[in-house]
Amino acid sequence: GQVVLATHNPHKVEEFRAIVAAVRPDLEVIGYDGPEPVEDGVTFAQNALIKARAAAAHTGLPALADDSGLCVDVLGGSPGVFSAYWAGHAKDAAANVTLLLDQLSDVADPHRTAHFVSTIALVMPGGGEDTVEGRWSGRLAGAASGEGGFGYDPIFIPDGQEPGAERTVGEWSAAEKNALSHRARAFAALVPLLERI
Ligand code: ITT
Repeated sequence: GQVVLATHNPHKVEEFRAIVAAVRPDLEVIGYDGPEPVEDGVTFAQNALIKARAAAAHTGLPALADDSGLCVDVLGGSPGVFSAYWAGHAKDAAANVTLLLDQLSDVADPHRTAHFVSTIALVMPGGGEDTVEGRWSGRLAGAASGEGGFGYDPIFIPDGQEPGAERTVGEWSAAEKNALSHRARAFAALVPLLERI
């Protein structure tokens, strides 16, 4: 079957294609360059549904959308749904990272905990909607490192690494990230719902 992926973020498209290929190689993921709806939801699920509904309506195909972000505990869950725009309207990842590091400059380990959230919406063109969520817990480094991934990856240190040998996701390979990430976990929860495609 075919599914349209309602995102304009090329990094997400790349990650999705790899994640889908590993789990549902028969599924054809179609890119989307149609109109971008206004993301005025206050939750990840609302924004994911807004994006997936627009793509399903525009293409007549089942549509998937990811809305995601980084939630920092000491900031009460911010930047959350504002992650892409944390430092302003430009969606400038380097500026977002710099601002966040600045806001956390007085916060020492073990208080630098955070988690990524990915919420994926599936909207069927004939009606029928679902959302699933994946989380990835870790803490934030004091400085950015690594060229891999996107967004906040250069400062995110996932839990579960060997002490003394911890790396940020910026230092991970794409394959390592796609095996464990919030996006991979959300997709795993989505797999049973994809039976109908
Ligand atoms: P679309 O709406 O077109 O999908 P977007 O990048 O604007 O693209 P979001 O509104 O969901 O998507 O914002 C997600 C932001 O959260 C993203 O720009 C990053 O700042 C952050 N983020 C999400 N997933 C991430 C990941 O895997 N690694 C690093 N940062 C991530």
